[in-house]
Amino acid sequence: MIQDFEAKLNQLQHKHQQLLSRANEPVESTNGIYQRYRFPVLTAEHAPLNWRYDFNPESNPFLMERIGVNGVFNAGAIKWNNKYLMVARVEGVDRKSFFAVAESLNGVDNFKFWEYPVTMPETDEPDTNVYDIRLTGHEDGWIYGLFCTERRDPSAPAYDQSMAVAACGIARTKDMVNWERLPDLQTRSAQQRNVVLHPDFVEGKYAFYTRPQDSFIEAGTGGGIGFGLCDDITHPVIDQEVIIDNKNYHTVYEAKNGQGPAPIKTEKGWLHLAHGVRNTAAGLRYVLYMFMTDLNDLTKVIYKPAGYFLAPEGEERVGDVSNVVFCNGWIKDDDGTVYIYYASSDTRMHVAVSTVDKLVDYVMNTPADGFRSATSVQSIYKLIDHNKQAALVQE
Ligand code: M1P
Repeated sequence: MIQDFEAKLNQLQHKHQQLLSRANEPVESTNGIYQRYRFPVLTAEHAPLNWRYDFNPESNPFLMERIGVNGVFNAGAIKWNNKYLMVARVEGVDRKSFFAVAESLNGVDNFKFWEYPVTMPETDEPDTNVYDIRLTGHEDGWIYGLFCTERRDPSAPAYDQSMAVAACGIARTKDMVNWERLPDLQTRSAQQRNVVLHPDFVEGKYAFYTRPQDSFIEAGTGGGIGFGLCDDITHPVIDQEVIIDNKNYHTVYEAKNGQGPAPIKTEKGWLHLAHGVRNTAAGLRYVLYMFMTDLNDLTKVIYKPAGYFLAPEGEERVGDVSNVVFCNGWIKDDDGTVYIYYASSDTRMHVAVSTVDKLVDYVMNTPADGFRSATSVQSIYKLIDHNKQAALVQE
């Protein structure tokens, strides 16, 4: 019996080690903008075995999994002590999400979770569920994590056990281990999700990207990516939100949208990565898109390519919530490489690699949306004519 237990445990550990040490490889880029990688970088199977199994043959003679992990997705990201860190949303089989840090030396493979998941302090109003953290190394010296905290709607009747309220939870750390929880963000909107802290002070204040919404799922009359300032992050109140990037009819962000990670500063402007949602006969489809805001006026979008930047492909299209890609973490290296950590179908994490130069080129030189079929055709005509000119010059 004991021998059988030990053999099973060895096999389990061996397979886990194989997964954690598997080398990743780039897949050929088809669009020249970024390179996807062959294997997901974090999955439920990456969760440490000792979070899941009782290794004592006395108390677990069948070596059963005691605590199941359902998915690992929607991770925030940051470069920390020369390591690439993801703070992942780990979702248990009990549907509760929590945060856990995983690190890699090269950003594309061998991500390994730290020994313990994050203990996120609560406010006086305990969180039912926390998820989708955005990390910002702020000019004030703290690393902030802004995340969604979800609680049952206090006005929900007893028969309705799904009505919820989403708000923005705020915590900060200096060592990625000990987190100080601040009060939840207050805005004039009924609910908030996808709130992100800008890395610099703006007019001497903390600047937030928001996503006002009427109800838990629907952005409703709210929606769009908002922007607001607050004087004191320890009493976070935004009195005024302006929408800087709206929902738009017949686009990939017609139902709702949301800021991804904190934007990256470039010489040309702030690079933003966001998600856009549209409805289809098969349900909601989430894709990623990009835009750039002005260096001096963060509320001004100066470039915005038409359509999506990255959409679910192959196995990415299938999961707990299929046809979804979502990104709340990217890392810019000193050499300009950008690691884009995106989740597929609320199930697993992937990486796509690009550079600041490529992303700036993509955002500035991809035709903007004309919002009509005719304007899309005009863009193609323009490109054909441009190519003819180039051919003439070459002859
Ligand atoms: O299921 C897809 C995503 O749905 C929500 O995003 P949004 O608020 O933009 O609709 C979030 O619950 C997110 O975690 C999830 O990936």
